[in-house]
Amino acid sequence: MLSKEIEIALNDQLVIEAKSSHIYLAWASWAENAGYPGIAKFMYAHSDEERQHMLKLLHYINERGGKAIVPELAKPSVNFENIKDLFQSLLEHERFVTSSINDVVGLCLTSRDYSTHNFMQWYVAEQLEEEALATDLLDKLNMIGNDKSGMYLFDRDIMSIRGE
Ligand code: OFO
Repeated sequence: MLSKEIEIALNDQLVIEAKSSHIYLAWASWAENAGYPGIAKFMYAHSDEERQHMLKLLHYINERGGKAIVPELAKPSVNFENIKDLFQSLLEHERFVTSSINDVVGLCLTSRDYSTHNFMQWYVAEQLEEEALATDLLDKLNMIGNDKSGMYLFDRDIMSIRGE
């Protein structure tokens, strides 16, 4: 049975995963309208993944005797100057998620909830991968600069990173 404190922390994390899915969906749509089908596909797939992360928490909370709460979501802000700006926002958002996951992990340890600590390790590993990928993509964009053919290739190559 989850303690009330852990149940609240997991529900808070559930909100963050749901928001992430919602944000990336808005960003995907932005990229689609801006004429970047590859980046749009990447973001749509990322949005789907975040929804899975949210569901994983939802099931865990309910299975451990807590009550998962499905949150209301605000309209995400979509205000990008360019593609680099979009990926900078992605990296910053993922860093924010990592720090929130680390807080949950820390709380699991102080509360001696080792099962939830174990469950959260999947998220720790996932964040490591996501931050590394966002950093890598941003490095590529820095290299490309304002080169239009470089951007064309970036959009083409990113198609194969996520999704089918
Ligand atoms: Fe939920 O994986 Fe990143 O944010």
